[in-house]
Amino acid sequence: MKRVLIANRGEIALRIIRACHEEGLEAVAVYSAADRTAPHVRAADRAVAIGPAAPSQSYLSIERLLAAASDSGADAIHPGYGFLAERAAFAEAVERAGLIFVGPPASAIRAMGDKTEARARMSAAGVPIVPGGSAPSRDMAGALAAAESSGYPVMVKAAAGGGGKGMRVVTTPADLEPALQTARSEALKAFGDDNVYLEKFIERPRHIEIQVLADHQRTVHLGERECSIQRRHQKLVEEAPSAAVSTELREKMGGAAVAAARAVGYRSAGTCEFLTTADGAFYFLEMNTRIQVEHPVTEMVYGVDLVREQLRIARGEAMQVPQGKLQPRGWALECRITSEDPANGFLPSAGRIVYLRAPSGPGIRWDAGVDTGDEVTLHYDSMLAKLIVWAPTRPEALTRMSEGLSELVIAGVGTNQGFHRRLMSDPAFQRAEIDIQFLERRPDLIAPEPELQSIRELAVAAALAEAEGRQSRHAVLSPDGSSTSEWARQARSEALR
Ligand code: MV4
Repeated sequence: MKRVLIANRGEIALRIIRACHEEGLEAVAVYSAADRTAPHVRAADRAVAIGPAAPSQSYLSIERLLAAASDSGADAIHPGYGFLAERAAFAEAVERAGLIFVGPPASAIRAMGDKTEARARMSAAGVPIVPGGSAPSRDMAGALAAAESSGYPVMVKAAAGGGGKGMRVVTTPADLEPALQTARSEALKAFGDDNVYLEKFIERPRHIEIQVLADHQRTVHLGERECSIQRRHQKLVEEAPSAAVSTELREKMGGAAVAAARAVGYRSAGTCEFLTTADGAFYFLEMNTRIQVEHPVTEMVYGVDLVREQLRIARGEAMQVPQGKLQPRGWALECRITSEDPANGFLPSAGRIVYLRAPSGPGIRWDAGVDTGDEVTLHYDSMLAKLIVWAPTRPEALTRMSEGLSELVIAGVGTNQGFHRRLMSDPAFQRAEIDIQFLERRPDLIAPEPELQSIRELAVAAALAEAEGRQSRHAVLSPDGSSTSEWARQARSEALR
């Protein structure tokens, strides 16, 4: 393996390019018409144009990606996350073309992609799954009996699903038939497969996932990531470890995740998602057969470079993680910085990043896909960057993240920076009193009432900007109600000019 084509864009493409270089590998970028001058193109050793901005004709086109690999003499393809990362057919096509797929075998992707099959295989491997019937037959009597035996509320899920599409909560028998029907038609539309199944609905769980890594000999786990801070199935903040996981629970969940990976012949980096409850129970949900967005928090607390390990394993080498027990050290947090402004209903915003200042300092990591001067379009995911911090303890990590968020300046597009700042100083979050519904209960964190004080400071800043004949920098001047007001900083810096 000498030259790796990265079938992706943005921050993950850059992350993989760095790992390739450290492994002594050349990196080939691919780019759509919208990404001609994107950072991942500038960082790679070569770059190949693969088509127009529309993902279906560029980053999702197996044909064009294989042609790019052939044209550039690449001998391996890393899919990153999203796009084609979890398409078994892509992994197969890569191997059929005589190239190395930097990821799991196609058979493992396929086994985990069908949720009912995964459920059955996990159950057989001794991995705890959510109680409930298996795939309900199309007769209502069977479905009603399955729901009755697990107890209401139950959840209807799409077999081909994931990410929350085609899910329904049912609280009474009378609602079961219409829910099954809606779920079936939603699943058919979203996945081209109308198979659904039932599970007991787990109330107020946390979403905790276990990182696994497997080479040709060994399968190990690298502890958990706490991913409960999400909105509409989009994660916003992740941490490692989880305040809700004891050393004992980590070993139990880790053991289950390793068993899950072994049951499907897994290789490379992968993640088992679990729901956990306050009483220490945990239930396997699904396995993500890719490197994930939030992999850096695990890297920070375990001192392991997961993308380099993926490359080593793909080359047929042994992973370099220690043979003994892997121990988490300290605390890591990640905030996903998106071009979605909570104050504007989380609508993605587009435009040129006229100024970007990244935080830096001890324990700070900035994984970004954009820089000053880059154009943010609506063609792709709205995640611009990830701010990751490490510190010895959770309170110190929270403080470090707050400071990092204060240093961060992104002007030209609206971002969710203010949301992250409010979250870091929220007492309930600081006490780690979280579950997957946390943000639903906290509209105040999503879009706060602007404080009168902030409005006065805005007026001062705006008047000063006006007097100097300049535009006010909207992204900097976003009210977030945090203790150190961005308005105050702005007014002060304007006054000192
Ligand atoms: C559940 C659940 C409660 N009970 N299953 C959502 C995405 C999909 N991967 C599984 N999901 C859920 N399955 C049972 N039996 C609640 C969710 C869920 C969820 C899970 C993880 C992270 C965020 C979530 C948000 C809403 C619902």
